[in-house]
Amino acid sequence: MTGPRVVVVGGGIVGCSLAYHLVGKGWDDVTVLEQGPLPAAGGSTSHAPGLVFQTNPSKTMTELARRSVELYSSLSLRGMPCFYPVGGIEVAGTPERWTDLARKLGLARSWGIPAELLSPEEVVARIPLVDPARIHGGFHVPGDGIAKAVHACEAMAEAASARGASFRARTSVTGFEVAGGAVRGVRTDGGVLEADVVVICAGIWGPRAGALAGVSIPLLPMQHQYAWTSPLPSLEGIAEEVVHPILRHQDAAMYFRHNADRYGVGSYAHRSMPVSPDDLPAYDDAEVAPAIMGFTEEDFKPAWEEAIELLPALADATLQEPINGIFSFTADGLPLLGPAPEPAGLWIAEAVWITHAGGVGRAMADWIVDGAPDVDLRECDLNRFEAHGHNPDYVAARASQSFQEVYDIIHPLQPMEEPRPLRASPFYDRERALGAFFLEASGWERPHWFESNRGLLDDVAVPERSGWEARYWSPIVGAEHLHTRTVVALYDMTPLKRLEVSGPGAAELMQRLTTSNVDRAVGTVTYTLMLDDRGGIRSDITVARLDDQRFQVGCNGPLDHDWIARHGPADGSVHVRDITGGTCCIGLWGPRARDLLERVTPEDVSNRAFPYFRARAIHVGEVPVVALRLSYVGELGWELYASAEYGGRLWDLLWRAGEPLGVIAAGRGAFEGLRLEKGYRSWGKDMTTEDNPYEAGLGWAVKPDKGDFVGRDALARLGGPDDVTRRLACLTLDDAGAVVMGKEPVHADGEVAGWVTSAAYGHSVGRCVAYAYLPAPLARPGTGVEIEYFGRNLRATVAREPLWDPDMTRLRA
Ligand code: FAD
Ligand code: THG
Repeated sequence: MTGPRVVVVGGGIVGCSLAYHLVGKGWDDVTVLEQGPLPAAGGSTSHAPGLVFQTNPSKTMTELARRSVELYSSLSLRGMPCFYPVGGIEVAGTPERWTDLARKLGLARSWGIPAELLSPEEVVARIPLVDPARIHGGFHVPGDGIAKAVHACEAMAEAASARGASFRARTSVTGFEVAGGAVRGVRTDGGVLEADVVVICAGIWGPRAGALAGVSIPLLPMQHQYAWTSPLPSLEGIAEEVVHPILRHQDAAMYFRHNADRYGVGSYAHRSMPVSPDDLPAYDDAEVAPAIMGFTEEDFKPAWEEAIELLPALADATLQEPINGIFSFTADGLPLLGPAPEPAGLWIAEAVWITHAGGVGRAMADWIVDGAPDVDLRECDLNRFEAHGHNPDYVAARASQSFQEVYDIIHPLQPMEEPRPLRASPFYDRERALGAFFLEASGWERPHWFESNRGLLDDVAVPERSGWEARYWSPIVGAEHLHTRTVVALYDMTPLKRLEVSGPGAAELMQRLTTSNVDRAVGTVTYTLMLDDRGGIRSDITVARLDDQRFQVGCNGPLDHDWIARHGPADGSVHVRDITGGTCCIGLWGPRARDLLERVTPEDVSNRAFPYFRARAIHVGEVPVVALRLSYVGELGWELYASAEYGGRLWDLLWRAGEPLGVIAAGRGAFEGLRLEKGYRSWGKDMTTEDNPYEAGLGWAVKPDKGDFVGRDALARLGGPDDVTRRLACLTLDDAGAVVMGKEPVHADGEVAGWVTSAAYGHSVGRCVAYAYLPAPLARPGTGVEIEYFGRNLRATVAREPLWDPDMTRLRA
């Protein structure tokens, strides 16, 4: 046996895939424990018809699906395939859907999934049951298909067993052995099993299994209806498992699959029907199976009528084996993967569809064995949530919402509807009074623009918009952008995640986690990167040294908190505290920022006394403030931090002093265009763990000579700044009136060369700015490319960056 002792809890598709991949990586001391029988364990996997639609707005989810197809296609069981690549078609029942399918085609192209649009007749040629009069066309992915999930489980279990893994059916995990902060084994109804690594792959039972170890697994099991039809005369004589492409009818929240002489019909077009994890029956107490509830016919009726509209051949059929099946939903519809906050050695792989389970098993195995996956899993990380994200009421509200939205057209800016408002900065009432249009992020209400600024439009020209790109947008965004460049504006930066890292070991810890020297004089601020063990970018942060043993760290989200805390020494010499909620922040930015600040503070805020990228404790009126001289918008100014209870006073002082200067409040809408004109990257969009600093154009923030840090050796193995084969490039659209939104494919020489990571209109440069990773030879200024937007190719040109103030004269003044 090689490798540590691993126990996998759950023998569904996720547990089997993980065991298969662990063994494949040489860790063969793997035991899978399953409370039910094997291979059909009775969980969600046993009841799923196995449709695999790969295309997803998330690049990560698409990649996990692509890898799953690759894996399932490579498996066979007793001569039977585990995947049938019959293709997948999504039909459009409305003009809006048809338009959106063009966008979806763009997503598929961006993420490397071959796809095409079909006319109604072309759809019927592939699925003869469809009534062409009902549809505007279809989106076709030839590589989609049907996974035989239980067969795949059995095939993977056989392969893993042949190389040492063992699978124990009828063995329930009833507890965990934990000592010294690390997992040591599991308790089962058949005794204790020692282990160094335990992975919970317990599907809808996950929250219960997690609770046994004190780990919150924020998912909600929900019912979902599925039925087979009786044999259809039009399919008589077909004996194959499946011939027709799988079919999605999004406007009716339904999907269909062919099987020999019948069809399978699935519906999300019913009320949400949550099931408490505590109410799930034990395997032997279940009427049919533990992941199946009694079929509620009433809920299925409207869906069945829709089905007959689209597939008239179903009219004479009856329903067979109809079920309310149960599977996991989460607050944002994405899986829950990664190490538990504690104990060490405990991992989670939950809320995963069959569509993604193959890729998830591989990514988890890489993560567990190598220390980092090669896919960017930030959207799926168990530790991505704010504290409220673990609250059961919150999860229930959001999971119900994401259930309703499974097949909706979702705008990238569309906020959740409830619970709102959940988190509000101390400026919230003042912002409302100014007519703020709020969107939500991480629970925070964030102004995107202020109606109070409408009058600014009398003096500036902002290009009109219509349709998709005009949603959650106002021309006022453009006016606020220009006003920030010419006068001064207040930005509510309260939601910007900030941590206090303090204690005798603080400097050493921050030094070990970052790519630049942050062990500098008190009062300095350093922009730096955190890398993972593969040299990929884990985050970009600002580190302000407020005291010898105290740093304020400006972060990108809860994952940074988890990462820093996880690397902290066990001796208690470092404290990591999230201070976001107890404090507030105003970005005071624009050429008149200093004029304004001088009116409210006795301190010398001249460039000499308070240079760029410095931190000072000052007073604004009576309010004690930590001021950081930096700006994400590329203008002169400060981030002003105060304890939250002073927030109202801070705002009023700045507002009143600024009125004669023409100060405005400005929102996140303007922020995006301003930062892109300045070339500032946004982690999670412009760079992730899949990108190294050189590719992202952030090599200047890496100081390999500073001493060892996490990711240094891996980065050195990747080569230097000149060795990269792809680079993040700044593009501007040639047509001054055109805009794109992000995630669109970029074409060069007739091929897809990359995708847009971020885009926004640059009102100061009079062009839409888009960033994209391109092959290095194409990333040179002057290269002409095309960005595909809703099926139209828009010309764009690689530009020298930054577009705005390349000499930084405004910033360093
Ligand atoms: P499961 O298959 O539920 O496996 C978890 C296992 O853990 C169970 O077997 C359980 O018995 C075991 N377990 C739990 N607790 C313990 C314990 N304490 N000790 C020991 N064992 C334990 N997905 C798709 O991609 N495409 C589809 O078309 C599709 N259609 C679906 C249709 C229906 C009706 C349903 C119900 C689901 C569908 N899904 C589909 C979703 C998919 O089935 C699930 O997301 C997936 O199977 C989950 O796999 P899993 O391994 O996480 O969970
Ligand atoms: N403010 C603070 N922390 C943050 C952000 C912020 N952390 C996360 C995220 N945003 C980090 N992103 C940036 C990006 C660019 C800059 C600041 C934060 C920036 N860069 C200068 C430049 O590129 O010219 C400084 C470089 C240097 O001289 O070190 O200002 O918004 N607190």
